[in-house]
Amino acid sequence: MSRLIIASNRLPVMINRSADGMTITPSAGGLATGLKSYHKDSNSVWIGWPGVMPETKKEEKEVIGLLETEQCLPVFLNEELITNYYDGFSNATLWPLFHYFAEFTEFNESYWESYSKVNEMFADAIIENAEEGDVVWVHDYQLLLLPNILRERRPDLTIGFFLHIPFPSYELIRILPWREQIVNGLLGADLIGFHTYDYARHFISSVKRLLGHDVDFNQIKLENRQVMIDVFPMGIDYEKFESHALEIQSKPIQDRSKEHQDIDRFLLSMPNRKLILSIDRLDYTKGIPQRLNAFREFLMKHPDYRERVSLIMLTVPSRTDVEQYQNLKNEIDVLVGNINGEFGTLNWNPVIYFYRSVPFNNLIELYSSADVALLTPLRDGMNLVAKEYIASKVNKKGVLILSEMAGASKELGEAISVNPNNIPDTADAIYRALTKPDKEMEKAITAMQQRIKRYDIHKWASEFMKALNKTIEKRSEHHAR
Ligand code: GDG
Repeated sequence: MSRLIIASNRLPVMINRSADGMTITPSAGGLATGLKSYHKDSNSVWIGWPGVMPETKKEEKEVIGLLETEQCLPVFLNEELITNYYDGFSNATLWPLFHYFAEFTEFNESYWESYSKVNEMFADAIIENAEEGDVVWVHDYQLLLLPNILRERRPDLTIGFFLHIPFPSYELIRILPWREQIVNGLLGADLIGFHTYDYARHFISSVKRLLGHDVDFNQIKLENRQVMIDVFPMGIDYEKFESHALEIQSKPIQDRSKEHQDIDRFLLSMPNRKLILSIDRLDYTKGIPQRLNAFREFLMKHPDYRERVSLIMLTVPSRTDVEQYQNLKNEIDVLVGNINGEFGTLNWNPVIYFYRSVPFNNLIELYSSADVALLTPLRDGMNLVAKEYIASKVNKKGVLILSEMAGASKELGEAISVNPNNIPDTADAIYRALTKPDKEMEKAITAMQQRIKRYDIHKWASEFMKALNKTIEKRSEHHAR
């Protein structure tokens, strides 16, 4: 029986240093949920960075011991590797380039060297633990070289790879000095999965143009094997969002959390008051300044909505060591200040801005209470927030405004779709969302709910694993010929 080895930059658990030593907290993130059944049931192991740098051998042992209880194995990264591999090549080279921010992309040899080194370190950790014929599932843009390193050293392994961010057009990839190595790194896999058909198509075109391999529909033909390319749009834990939203809705007002009561009070303090919600990591790909400008334009065009609608903007701190993120934070602070200064009154803040993360329960309360979700990324691999908002709308009253640049827009066709760079159109979309008749809302939400309930996070993981196992059968047929 082959085992599953999962590799991702971060482990599905967090290790923290406290006064009493190291502590471990499981993460409730989507990936961890989707892979839980495979990870726990089949004696599999998850390899990744535990988020902590042990200072002594004793601490290192302590971390290894804690992780063992969760079937996790650490790859320890030091300060220099975090700077060059994580902040550097991953987040200052690949992240901007793959999201079409060519002007932010840094080309730096030391970043590249560290990136290659960390990918080798992941390979060492996997190989040390892999038995003959094991299956490895590698995740995301931090580990693009890993499939091929593994292939060369351990041809017996079955290797799957899933990219969580967009794969951009060849015109972007071609500017990267290490473009051949990156594409070739991925081709070590037996199966490469993307969120959307467009990303898969871009990848295939880069393979053809950079490496000249033959492609037959979704199979890349290498000298002695084939690589399958396929589309697996990542879903959410639908049941979890739906059941929490139902529970919250059934609670009498006095039993609700303080934060939820605050939202209720805000909405009831004036007849027909509305709430627009946006949630994202503070990232330049998420189109936050454009969104604020669209909201400002909406308030200019529709003065009758002043005091009647607020935008709750939850912005989660992210990659705070990278310069562009610091600049963006300052830009957002100023924009929010300007809008509130220009339109705000003693009773009303147009933008209610949080720069922090909130506990899961508060997240669901926000989803349930918001009349409109305004999600306007300039580029986004998928955007799970859009799906979570829809799943939480158990009363079917809500409108989603979604950027056409988010992978999720391919599955959520009933949303109001906007080009986030078109500020006047986004402002109009806000007006249309706020005036949408109940019947139309219900129809749109129901259709989207049915779709994302069917293809949830569990289905996503099982479809990927099914396709990966199929490559094993294909390989044995190929060898038998
Ligand atoms: C990458 C790709 C792709 C957010 N704030 C809080 C909180 N969250 C949770 C949301 C959601 C997740 O974080 C964010 O997921 P997204 O998909 O929206 O975005 P990225 O973080 O950029 O993820 C993206 C994804 O990978 C999966 O492949 O969709 O395109 O960029 O689940 O609920 N959770 C809590 N408090 C918060 O304040 N508890």
